Amino acid sequence: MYFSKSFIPILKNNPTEAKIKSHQLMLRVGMIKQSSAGIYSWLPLGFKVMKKIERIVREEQDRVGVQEILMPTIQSSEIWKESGRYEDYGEEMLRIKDRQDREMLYGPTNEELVTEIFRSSIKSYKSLPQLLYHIQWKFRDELRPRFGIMRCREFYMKDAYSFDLTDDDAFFSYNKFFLSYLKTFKRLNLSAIPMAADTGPIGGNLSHEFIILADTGESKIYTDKRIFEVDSSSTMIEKSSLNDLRNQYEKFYSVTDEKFNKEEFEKSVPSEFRLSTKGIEVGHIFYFGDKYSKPMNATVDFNGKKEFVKMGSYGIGVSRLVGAIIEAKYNYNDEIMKWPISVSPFDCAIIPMISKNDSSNLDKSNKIFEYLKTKNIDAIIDDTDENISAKIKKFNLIGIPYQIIIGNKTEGSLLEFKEVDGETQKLNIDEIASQISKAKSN
Ligand code: 5CA
Repeated sequence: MYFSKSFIPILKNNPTEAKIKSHQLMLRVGMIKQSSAGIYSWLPLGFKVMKKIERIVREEQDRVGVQEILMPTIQSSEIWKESGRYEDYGEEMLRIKDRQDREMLYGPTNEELVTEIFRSSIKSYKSLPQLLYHIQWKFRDELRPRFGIMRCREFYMKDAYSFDLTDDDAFFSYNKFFLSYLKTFKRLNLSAIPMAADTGPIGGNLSHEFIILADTGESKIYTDKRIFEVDSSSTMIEKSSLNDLRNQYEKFYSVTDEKFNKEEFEKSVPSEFRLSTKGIEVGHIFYFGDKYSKPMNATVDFNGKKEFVKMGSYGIGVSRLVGAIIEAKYNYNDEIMKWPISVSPFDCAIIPMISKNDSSNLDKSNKIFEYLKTKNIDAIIDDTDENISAKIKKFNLIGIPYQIIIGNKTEGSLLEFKEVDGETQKLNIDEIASQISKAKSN
């Protein structure tokens, strides 16, 4: 891909309307474009990052045995009237009428619709557990959409739902998601901490928010620093191992604002480990038993009796994560961004110095590009006639983690290679390819 042919509309300066760094950067390097308040188009650079995040989220859902479906964005109001949430949801719900005057809505979440799908097909406890997820746009008419795609009105969410016979089975399902979330965020190079949280309009009494620390976060959190040391790498997908993991986390006081109790915090956390700070909620899991299955009559046969299924729901803000990663990784003062290679829009930028009558550096770049392609490394060549330092600055901002610079200092087969935030090394193309491949496989 040549930069001159790409659709990456870079702005000269930081847009003044953006208050936080992720919003500024996403507008500045042309990842998104606002189409109306709280509603955005995703341009190639932003869309590539979001799709890579989505892929990781999907792989980790599949790994714990969740089955993917796709429900529509537009739902009928009937099922929401059955659950009793049609009125309760209030003004955040976008209500629409179709040409037959039927009341429809743009789904803010899918508990009702998935319960309706479940109840029409699953009849026996022998088919349980059922774990279903989809990745789909949601709409919430937020009172104050802000910070770009961090709190917007239309956003991309992974939402999963579990159906079990007993509370005990349902906790097993809950814990599978608990583990899969830790693994998902780790693959995104984020340290997300599960915190006991309020359940809001989703309901239920067991809930964890997964929070990454960031000054610009909207969630106030109170935690014991030792929670950062908990290690889930040896946890297995079986009841006791997952229970152990939850216990290891729950040993440490760690809550969001709504659950905060000063006395309890000070009693259970020695002062040197106390941390009260801000964070970004990137995921939220809920257990709510029969809150939806009862009013919607979702039952299974068990020993000749009809039992209401026990349900939970599990969300990840896929589009919010794009901004959250920037908040965690962007070194604003140096105007350097570094995407984790797992989600970077390109693996490597090839930055040649180009002069009017000499195409040799561009020829060299093309050869490097073709070679990297054979190694499954996705590169972009900056074929513009900007000077080399302007190009490097531009790519520092875009955040592609590796740069190959082809300028005056290029000697023989040795190329100037650097990680966006690192020192320049002189390496041959094989060494460069193997360094990038190694990072990709981690
Ligand atoms: N049905 C449940 C779980 S599937 C649910 O909707 N949970 S939620 O309300 O907590 O949303 C799940 C995730 O979506 C949040 O953790 C957050 O990361 C993301 N999210 C929620 N509201 C917005 C918004 N207005 N803009 C961007 N992302 C959002």
